[in-house]
Amino acid sequence: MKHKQLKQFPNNFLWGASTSAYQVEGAWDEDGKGPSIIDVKRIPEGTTDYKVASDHYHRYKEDVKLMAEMGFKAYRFSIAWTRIFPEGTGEINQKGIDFYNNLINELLKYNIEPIVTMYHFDMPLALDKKGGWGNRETVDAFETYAKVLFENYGDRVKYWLTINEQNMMILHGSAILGKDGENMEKELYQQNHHMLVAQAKVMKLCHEMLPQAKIGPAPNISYIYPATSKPDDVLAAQNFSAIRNWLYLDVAVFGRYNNLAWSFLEERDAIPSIQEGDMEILKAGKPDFIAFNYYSTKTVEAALDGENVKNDTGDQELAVGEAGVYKGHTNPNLPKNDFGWEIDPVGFRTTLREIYSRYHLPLIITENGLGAFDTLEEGDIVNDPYRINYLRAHMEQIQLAITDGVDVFGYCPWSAIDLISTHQGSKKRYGFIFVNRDEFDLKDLRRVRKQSFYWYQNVIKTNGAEL
Ligand code: BGP
Repeated sequence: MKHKQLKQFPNNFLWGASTSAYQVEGAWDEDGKGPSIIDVKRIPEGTTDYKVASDHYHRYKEDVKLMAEMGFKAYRFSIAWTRIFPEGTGEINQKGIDFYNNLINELLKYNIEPIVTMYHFDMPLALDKKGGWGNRETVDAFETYAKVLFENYGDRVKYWLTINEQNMMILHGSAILGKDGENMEKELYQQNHHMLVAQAKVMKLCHEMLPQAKIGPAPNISYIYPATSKPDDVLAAQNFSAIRNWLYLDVAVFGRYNNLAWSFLEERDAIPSIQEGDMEILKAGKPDFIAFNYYSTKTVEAALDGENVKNDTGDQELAVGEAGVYKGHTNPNLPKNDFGWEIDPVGFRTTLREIYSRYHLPLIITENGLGAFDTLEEGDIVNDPYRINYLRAHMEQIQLAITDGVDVFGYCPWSAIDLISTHQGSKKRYGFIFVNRDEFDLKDLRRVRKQSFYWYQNVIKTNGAEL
């Protein structure tokens, strides 16, 4: 649909950017922090670990000052569970509480709205040893952890996100480090169910304890294209969409499992065991908004029964496959970034429209961005026009979606500052702020404003009128 006149971004639009604790903070074992699964995970050869990352733990004041200089209205970050509860449960670590108190206060000093993710991949190791999300007791541990966050930060934090990209953890198995059950899928979807129950409990708790606050899920949502107009490809796209997207949002919003996803689980003998009362818990937890991460659309075709289509590299943006259900397909109409991820701004608008028409809840984008190899030039200059082009193209689509009538209240691209990527170390950069370090040489970790920093500053200043 072509609009004659575009609607403006709303006046109080939350322009900002995102990070996650383990990717940016460093200080992995300082001030009483306990180990998480990230601290013991197998690091791909040639890439750094997360021990120092961007050293944000020690430099948060400088970082927040730079965010304020860009004009941020919001900053989305995650709290490391193991800073608050080193063992995941039991003793509270006051120094961990203090760190996030200081960070939140620093943000508010500049009128930057904190948007807090409670869980971003970093399961406490102590809980993982007892089964992680596979153990029902982790649901209670998560609820206790959430309660402590609400008690300590609820007077200042108005926006809460429950679990980051639960769907990617399940689809790519990243929630189950080092486990080898008989039926991996059954185990995975049991973990999934526990996370959904935990999320619902925490959303309810949030509303009881903090009536002014808002809370929502934060999955990675992508519109799924059929590879062709062949009816079987269209069915495959619906299948993948149900398994990848709607399973998660249907439970979060409606408190019920998506029928297609459920029938997929039945086929695979992967139905989770559901305790008495669970469905009531799922129904009782209601989100106030949907936060979602978007990097690209996915394209799939029909997959024959028995065909080997899994091909999972572990990369969250490369479509996988399921025999008899769907098969990943490269979209010939889309360019790719340096890491093989397709770039599809128009698909962003499609995704925004689709989510809104299904759920009619306000939307905020909590990740979107371009991973690239940036170069620090002489005189502390980083030219990243490719990043500006990517972000601009996506912002234009948000404006079109807003004009379509979609209620979007914020945009927090990935990432505020360079940090360590999930799979490709520190060389894959996303930030508006360059961090001077290499994969294994920490150099001086100095902060350098990129070209995109100045560009985004003007976008925010003009509230998106100048993109
Ligand atoms: C999302 C994760 C982020 C971040 C981002 C970029 O899936 O929520 O934590 O890592 O993807 O991915 P990558 O670091 O693999 O480039």
